Amino acid sequence: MQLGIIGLPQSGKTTLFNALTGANLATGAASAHMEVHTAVVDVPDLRVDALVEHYKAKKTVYAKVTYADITGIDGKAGKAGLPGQLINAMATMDGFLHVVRQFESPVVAHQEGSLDPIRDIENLDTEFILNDLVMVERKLERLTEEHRRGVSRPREEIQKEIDVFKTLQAMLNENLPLRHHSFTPEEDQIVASYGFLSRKPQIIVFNQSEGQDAPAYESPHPHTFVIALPAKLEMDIAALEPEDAEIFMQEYGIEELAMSRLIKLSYDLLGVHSFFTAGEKEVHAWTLKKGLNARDAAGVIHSDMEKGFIRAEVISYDDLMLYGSTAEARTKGRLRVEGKTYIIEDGDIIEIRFNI
Ligand SMILES: Nc1nc2c(ncn2[C@@H]2O[C@H](COP(=O)(O)OP(=O)(O)O)[C@@H](O)[C@H]2O)c(=O)[nH]1
Ligand SMILES: [Mg+2]
Repeated sequence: MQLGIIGLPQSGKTTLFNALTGANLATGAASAHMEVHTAVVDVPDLRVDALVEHYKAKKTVYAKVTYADITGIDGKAGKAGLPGQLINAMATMDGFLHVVRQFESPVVAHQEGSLDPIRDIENLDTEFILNDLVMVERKLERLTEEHRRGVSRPREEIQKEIDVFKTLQAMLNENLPLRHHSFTPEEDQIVASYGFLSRKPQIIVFNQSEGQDAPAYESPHPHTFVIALPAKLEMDIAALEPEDAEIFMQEYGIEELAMSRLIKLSYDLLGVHSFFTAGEKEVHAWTLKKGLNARDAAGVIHSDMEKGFIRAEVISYDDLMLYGSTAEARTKGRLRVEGKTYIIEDGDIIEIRFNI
């Protein structure tokens, strides 16, 4: 799971990256070229801590999210398109954190000369839309030629693809990001390999000074989340020793760091949840797309487990905590044996039985 941190220059991308990951990259550096810095972050989960306590586990592994600080967008590429290298870097991301400047500062210049968060959001949307449009039009040209010649594969099949790309073209021409479209599984299959930028789910991060109200901006559809936070303050807190950070937070009346909320939100954005494997040796939180089954879960742990899957023993986190032990839960019928088609729920603790 990888999220790209994007936004206009000087919006606070690197500041946010440092706050999220505890990195110490230089901020305020104007870089016109593409640069990507990545770091892996634990997903905070109190259930994992409770399981470690319960099993007296020797090792703890939290679920992970990777963040990438991506430089190089300036909102000025237009029809000429973004540099290929930058597109490639962004196309591999599962989603974006789009940092939008809201903080006021006399020392940090805004390239547009004024503060206008909504304008900046639209600016980047337009950039992505134009970029996707170029790709869609190129593809349509190729498909049309293929259809005309009609030798490679059945014409209906080619026509079907043409129809899908024409739908996308019409949306983009109306200046709508592809996020607005609900793709059918068939459409999804046809466009999956394209990594369209305006299709990726995103969290709009309003980077504000302390005490500012969030701008009046409502998410236009389910694939855009919105959060407002003071990135600079959070970066400064992340740089403190844990005890000092606690004192600081108490003084400022901060109950939970926005960074933990943002990490959890990233998880929701990508439509994933956690299941656990747990024992004395290790408590491990794993990430799985919602709606996938026990055999898919086995595959996340190890491909051998997926191939040789026999069954899964499953107990929910809540039941384990309620009954105090798997033995007790078993007598209550709460430790279940499930087959490969069982749909994993958030918080399931599973043990896979498999043939090697
Ligand atoms: N006052 C204030 N300054 C900020 C805030 N976030 C970032 N900055 C400053 O804005 C400048 C650009 O930040 P940076 O993270 O490097 O932006 P990037 O170009 O998007 O990576 C730096 O001088 C930061 O210290 C904030 O929330 N408040
Ligand atoms: Mg930067």
